Amino acid sequence: MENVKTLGEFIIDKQQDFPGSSGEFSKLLSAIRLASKIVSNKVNKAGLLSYIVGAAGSENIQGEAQQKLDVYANNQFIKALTARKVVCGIASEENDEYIPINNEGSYIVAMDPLDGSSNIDVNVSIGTIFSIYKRVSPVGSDLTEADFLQKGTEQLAAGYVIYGSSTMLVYTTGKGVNGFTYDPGIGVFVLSHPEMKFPTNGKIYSMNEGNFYRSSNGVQEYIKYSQTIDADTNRPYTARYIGSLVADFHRNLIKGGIYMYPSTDNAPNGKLRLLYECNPLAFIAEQAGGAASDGKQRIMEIDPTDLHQRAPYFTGNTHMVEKVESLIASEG
Ligand code: AHM
Ligand code: MG
Repeated sequence: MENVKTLGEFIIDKQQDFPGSSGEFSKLLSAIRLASKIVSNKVNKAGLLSYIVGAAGSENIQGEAQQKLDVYANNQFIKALTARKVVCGIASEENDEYIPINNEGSYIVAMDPLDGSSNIDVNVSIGTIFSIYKRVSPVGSDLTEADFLQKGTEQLAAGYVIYGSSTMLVYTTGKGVNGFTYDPGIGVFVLSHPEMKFPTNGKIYSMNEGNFYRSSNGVQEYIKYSQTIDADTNRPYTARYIGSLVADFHRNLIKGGIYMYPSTDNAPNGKLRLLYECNPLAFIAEQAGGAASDGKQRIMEIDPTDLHQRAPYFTGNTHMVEKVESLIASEG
């Protein structure tokens, strides 16, 4: 094949950008690549295999029913990350407590192994989200919760896999964002979207508008602003909401837009989890020239106090995030 750069080659090329350049970080990324392929293969068969579709009969810490594919994806990522021996611990949206792996490892992984899993049974895109940190405790010692409760600004890398009309892996190590599309024929991810950036003029807004009256005045004002006709500012914007964070984020990254899951009167911290969803996508958004906020402050500067904590979330084109922030700031 001509002019094809695989993810494997890309990781090797970029190894000098990785901390220490010991190759450990590359091993970690290749573990994620492997687990993504395994999960992608299973997701693509979800409609055929009735035994993998539907509820697993268990609940995660948020009291949500776990889907069988959630459990499968969680196990695959944990297995792949454990095998490479460079990860000391994993925090997963699907596990109540963090999982200590190997005290000799240097890296922490926080992940949502299968986000948007309520969409599995209806053939809609779902995703995996991951975030990588260096541990703060000394290598060789037992892990502590502080290893996981780091600000998003401390992330070394973050990414997502979207299982859509094709499977894509998009990630950043803090030097821009690159996207790789999976070619199932040859079993490799190929660089298809180098140096991804939000287009300058976003005009898509993505929110569950069923929550309109549960949202604060500032958010309601932003929705009305998005719907107002004004040729100079390219309004009205277009509403698009899949209800699958990775898919909504990915579309907005490519086409320009804002994703919002605000606080509501029945969920003051919104729905999304800071460690597994908000921070990794915030890192990607910023690296792609966009922004991510909880409505008042930069998401990546929030000091986490709990593994599973939630945060209101606004991410996408900077001008759109800033506008909603300004309307929230002027709430009465
Ligand atoms: P999950 O982690 O349980 O799958 O929940 C997260 C999902 C996001 O993918 C999506 O953006 C959001 O929940 C949709 O929530 P809602 O149905 O309230 O709009
Ligand atoms: Mg999730």
